[in-house]
Amino acid sequence: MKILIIGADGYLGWPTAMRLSSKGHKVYGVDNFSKRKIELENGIKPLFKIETMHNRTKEWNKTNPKKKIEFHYGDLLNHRFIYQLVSKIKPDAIIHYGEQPSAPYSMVGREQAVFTQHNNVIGNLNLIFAIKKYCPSTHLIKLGTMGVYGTPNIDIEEGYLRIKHKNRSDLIQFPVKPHSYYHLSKAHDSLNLSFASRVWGLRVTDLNQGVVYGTETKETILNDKFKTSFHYDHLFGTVINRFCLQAAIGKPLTIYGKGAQVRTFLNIEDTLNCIQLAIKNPAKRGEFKVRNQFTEIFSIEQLAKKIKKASQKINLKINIKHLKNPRHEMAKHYYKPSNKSFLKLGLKPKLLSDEFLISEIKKIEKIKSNIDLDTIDPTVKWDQKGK
Ligand code: USQ
Repeated sequence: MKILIIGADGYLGWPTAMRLSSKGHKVYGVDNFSKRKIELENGIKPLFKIETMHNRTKEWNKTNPKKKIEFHYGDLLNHRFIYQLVSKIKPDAIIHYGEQPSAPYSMVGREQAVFTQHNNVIGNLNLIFAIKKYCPSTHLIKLGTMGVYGTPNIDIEEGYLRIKHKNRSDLIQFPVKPHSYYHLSKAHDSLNLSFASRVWGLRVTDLNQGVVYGTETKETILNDKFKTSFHYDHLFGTVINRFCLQAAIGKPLTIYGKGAQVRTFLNIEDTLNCIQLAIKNPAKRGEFKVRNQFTEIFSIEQLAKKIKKASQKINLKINIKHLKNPRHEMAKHYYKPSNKSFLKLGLKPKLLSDEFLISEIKKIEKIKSNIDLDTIDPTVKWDQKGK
């Protein structure tokens, strides 16, 4: 298949590009390096040294001459760029990761909130129009987030809810209550995509993904130049990755609030497995298919305890620190989301184990000198005044 990956320079995009290429697909990558720019602006960097996209693609292509990745630098906000590319390639599938992915960044102030929504929502709209004009039967696989649903007091279904109201019944899109301006951008994307499928017959799969963790995949370990951008800082670092790093350097695990907030999680390898399953099981013309993409559910406190327990097996002394929650999220709540869709397609989850956590912590310990301690503590507050 010809597959176009937008956001191919990212934490998930680069491993996805290598995986799909190794499976024999013709892979095209696009990125505007917006995340690298935010890193520079904020003085943060991934834990491992990350090659430039051009160099790592060159290196991959050298070792895999029959499975070359073709990279194009460009921005979805420039509709001419994506029109031209899509009309030339006419991909069978497009995987769209190319959005500003950080909730805390989107909450820094007006500028960052506007950037996030403009970049994500308008970029996605330009892509929708490109597909409609040049390749309307392409399957668009769009990365969404479990955070669009918020924490409702009812079970979370996969995208839709059958409701009864005044003796009538309907299947509606599941109500959203997003956690941040970033999560809101994904909710707006979903509505735009569902409209485009309904009205123009596009084929769209929206993947509402939980919090991803893990330093590596089968391909990133093949060569130092193939590493992916593992973040631990307070902007881009996700909670398990941050806790493993904190454990490795003897810093307390930073639970925001009491830690009773519950979230969904998955290993980065399972992201790649889900993407491959989504490609193999495309939405039909006119269908807006929603799949919840996660494998496990934990409260933040449970996670901290798991990481403490695993660390103790290798004699690390771990403290847990409860910080005043910088975010606005429900401290205690009901949470029961469904993830049947991928399990039905045959996903075999790679669950969080002590062995996995220990190996992550050991890997991080080996390069502790790369860690910038000043970027760990959260500085972005959801209720900050005057920005
Ligand atoms: N948290 C802590 N301590 C920390 C960091 C986070 O207690 O040091 C808590 C947060 O309060 C939150 C939870 O952990 O309740 C998850 O936070 P996170 O930073 O790991 O994840 P989040 O900001 O929700 O965003 C991440 C990705 C985003 C993706 C989302 C999936 O950055 O791109 O969409 O996970 S989800 O959370 O399901 O919406």
